[in-house]
Amino acid sequence: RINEFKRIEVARRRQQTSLEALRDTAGYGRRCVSLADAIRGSKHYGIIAEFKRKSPSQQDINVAADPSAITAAYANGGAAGISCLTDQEFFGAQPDDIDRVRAAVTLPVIRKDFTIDRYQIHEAKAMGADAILLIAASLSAGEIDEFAAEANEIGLEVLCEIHNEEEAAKLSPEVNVVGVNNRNLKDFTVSISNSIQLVELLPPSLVRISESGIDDPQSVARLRREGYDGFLIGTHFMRQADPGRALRDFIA
Ligand code: IGP
Repeated sequence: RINEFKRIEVARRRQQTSLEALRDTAGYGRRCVSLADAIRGSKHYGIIAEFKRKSPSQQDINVAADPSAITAAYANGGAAGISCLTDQEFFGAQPDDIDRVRAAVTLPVIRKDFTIDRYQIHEAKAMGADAILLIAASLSAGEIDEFAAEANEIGLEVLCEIHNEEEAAKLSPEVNVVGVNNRNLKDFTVSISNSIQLVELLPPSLVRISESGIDDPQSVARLRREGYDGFLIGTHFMRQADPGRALRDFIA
């Protein structure tokens, strides 16, 4: 149902701003920073810190949060990259959140949304993002390959999210980073054992990250030993009074 909603939303935005007009925006011409390199080269566990106001599973997390202040604090705390939700309907993003994140940090930024149409890839570029998310559960192998190739062509990297063996089989050589989601999309339960079970199915050429439900440094240490290069953490940091400090606690 999210995909159906997205189709209508994207069609409406495309009517307002054509693909050609997106390509003419100032942001579109910016040179991207590599997310894969930032994770691989991180001195601090490759943490990708997420800016997220609310979610379907957690409801309100920190609805009034300031995207500039929080992501600047993430950068100072040692994050390798930033993930920023841009979905307004389900995740409560405000229209200028990603602009404010882009202005606050030089780290690679992932536009976190449900990509179902190539138009969104060009939107991400115009927003100043460095990477997009492709969710294997809601795309065919052909769509993953096609969208990832189109993203790479304009300089964006691709984080492809999987949460089971069947989805791992849909990975394309055009993908740069693979993320194993610890959240079960049916009942919203989270367990890092999902990442531990699936790690052996991940192509060695891809940068590997474990996503969701990580709220303590012990889990990060364990997943590192299993072969993960990076970690996507949102809720735990967003709930703290000082998210930058919470991140530093993970790194120390
Ligand atoms: C972050 P958490 O449990 O630390 O807030 O999880 C991230 O993994 C999660 O927001 C996420 C997500 C997604 C959000 C993973 N996959 C797909 C939107 C769409």
